[in-house]
Amino acid sequence: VPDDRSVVGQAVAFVRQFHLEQPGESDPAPRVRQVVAEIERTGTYVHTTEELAFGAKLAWRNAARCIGRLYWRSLVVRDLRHVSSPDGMAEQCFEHLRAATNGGRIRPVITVFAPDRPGRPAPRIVNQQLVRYAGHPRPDGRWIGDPAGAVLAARARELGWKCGEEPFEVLPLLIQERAGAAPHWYEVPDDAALEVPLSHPEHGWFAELGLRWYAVPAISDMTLEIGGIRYPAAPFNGWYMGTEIGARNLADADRYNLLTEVAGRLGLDTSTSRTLWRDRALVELNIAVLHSFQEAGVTMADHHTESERFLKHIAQEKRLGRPTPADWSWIVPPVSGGLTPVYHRYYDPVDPELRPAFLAREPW
Ligand code: HEM
Ligand code: NRG
Repeated sequence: VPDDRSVVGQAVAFVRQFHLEQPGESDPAPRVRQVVAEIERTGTYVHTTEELAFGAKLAWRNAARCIGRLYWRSLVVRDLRHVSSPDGMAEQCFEHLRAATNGGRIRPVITVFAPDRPGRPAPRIVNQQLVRYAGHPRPDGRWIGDPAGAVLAARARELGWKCGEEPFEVLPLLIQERAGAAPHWYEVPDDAALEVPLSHPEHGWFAELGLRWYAVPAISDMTLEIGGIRYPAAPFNGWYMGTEIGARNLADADRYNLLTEVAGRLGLDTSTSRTLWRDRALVELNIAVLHSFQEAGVTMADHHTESERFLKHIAQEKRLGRPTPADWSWIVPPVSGGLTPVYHRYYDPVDPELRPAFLAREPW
């Protein structure tokens, strides 16, 4: 009996689950024998395209921090395991963005590049997301752009990237072939990074703030692990929930930190926290984000709708006899938590060993 943590153990468990959940529920034994023999011979094995697609969907279904899991079956899986050159990967990351953006009707997509092989790790995408904004600290302690994009901006500049000084400047894509190697870098083409200018349905001055955000959140720094095989370059995206931008990216003190400015424009009394000026500014900011994406025809969910969908997902999984592990502190939205039904309940426990999974990537 193989050790459950070994590649063989993980592979056998995954192949069994794959066969169990396929319509018709075929016999896994022949494929199990084939995979075990392949691992004994080569130290690894190659997923079929169907196994890869199912494994990626399962990793989403298993993502305990994700509120968006109702649509896990509809994930579009781009099998690009044969692509392992930085040039090819960059081109396909941009194709990913175009396919996911889909003119504004955003589609959940994952692109799976070459896996790690024994003694031969695959290239990695250095960026946290395919599209994100640069940040630069100023001598006076204030920031230009997104402080969350400062490390990558500095790294890109060292490599020769010429940046402007605008607050919403898309970072180049950095791809690293092996540990210690200098990353290759690529400017993201304009037609691959759709952006939405932000305005408010009632306050005309809001548009003058010059705020914007990109349409597609595409996480590119997590390893997809399926049946003991690690795919370190497997960027994935869904659509945004408005609060991610309005209540965190634009509002957090260590991000764009815009609440004081918005409150000032709203004419609020900011002399004491008891006026709830931060809370009021936060709501208006979130209204602007939802309104602007709607106006631009770009898919975005509000936190009330996405919370209801998540409870529907849990109920659906329960009918199928499956638990839905979930992390309360990540599921509950960062505004109006208690107004959403996801706040008022407990969830199935999270098992860090659950696979397939998206894993935080170990640094090179
Ligand atoms: C996390 C929403 C699609 C995998 C999250 C978070 C939100 C969210 C709000 C928490 C993020 C944060 O607080 O920073 C959604 C919505 C989707 C969607 C609205 C629309 C379809 C997807 C897809 C995948 C995915 C397609 C993978 C195939 C994950 C993972 C995390 C996460 C792995 C945790 C990230 C981490 O640990 O940093 N999602 N998601 N999600 N989502 Fe989703
Ligand atoms: N909060 C981050 C994005 C995290 C993932 N969110 C999603 N994922 N919606 C931000 O950029 O604000 N997704 O795959 O759709």
